[in-house]
Amino acid sequence: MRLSRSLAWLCVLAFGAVVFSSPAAAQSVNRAAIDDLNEQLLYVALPLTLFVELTLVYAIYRFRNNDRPKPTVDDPALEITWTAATGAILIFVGVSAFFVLLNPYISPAAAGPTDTGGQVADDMEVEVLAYQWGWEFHYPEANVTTQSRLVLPKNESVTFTLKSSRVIHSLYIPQLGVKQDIFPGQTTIARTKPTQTGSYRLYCAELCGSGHSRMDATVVVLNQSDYDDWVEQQQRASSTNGTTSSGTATSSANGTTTPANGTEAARISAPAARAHAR
Ligand SMILES: [Cu+2]
Repeated sequence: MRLSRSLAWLCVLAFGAVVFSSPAAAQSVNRAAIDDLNEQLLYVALPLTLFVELTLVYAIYRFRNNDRPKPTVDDPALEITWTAATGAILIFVGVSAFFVLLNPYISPAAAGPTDTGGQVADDMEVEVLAYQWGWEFHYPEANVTTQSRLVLPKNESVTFTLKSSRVIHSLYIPQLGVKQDIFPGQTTIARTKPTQTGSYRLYCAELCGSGHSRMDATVVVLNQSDYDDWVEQQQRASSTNGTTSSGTATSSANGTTTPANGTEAARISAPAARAHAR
């Protein structure tokens, strides 16, 4: 009796924790869509879990002294009911997930007309080059290039055009709900719209060689005015170093800018050449 009472309390507590805990606000529209789906499925899964577990506990308790159990006889009505109920639940899960997949930020191909570069018209564009082993981000409109540091403005849609220098990589920003494979010789695209300022981690999510575990970067989301200041600062730093037009000036991870012909920049500004030289 004590066991079943403890279990009942545990169920009540678990239910209360789920119902009354409010998840943190999502950091992007992708993340919001994925979190909403998780929450929706949790509300369906929770009563089912409680029903199954309580039935199990009841059966264990009710028949605990039954030394000669008899096999269950055929019960077509019961079998049809549980098959149909399981089917209905699976259809619900499939349809819910399908609508999230149709979201133009989750599946950019569903976002409508794209321009020749592949990005969705009106989006800000960032060209991402994945190489062994690092990330290069080029902002064509501002003519700014950074290494290992992706800076984005809040509340603006952004399209990433993704290229790889040699092997398969995968762009993964868990907190923004972004994940897309990158193939050599192909351009793939990913989209997001950050809705919270902050600093997030970016990883490569595809085993790509011995340096794979070091292949990470920082994503910084700024207010529009701070972002504009950052772009201006990058451009000023590039022009001071006399490499504005070619776009080869390269900002290193700590935000300082070095000319492309410096030893540090030479090491990090030509990832494709470095990768192919192997
Ligand atoms: Cu990798």
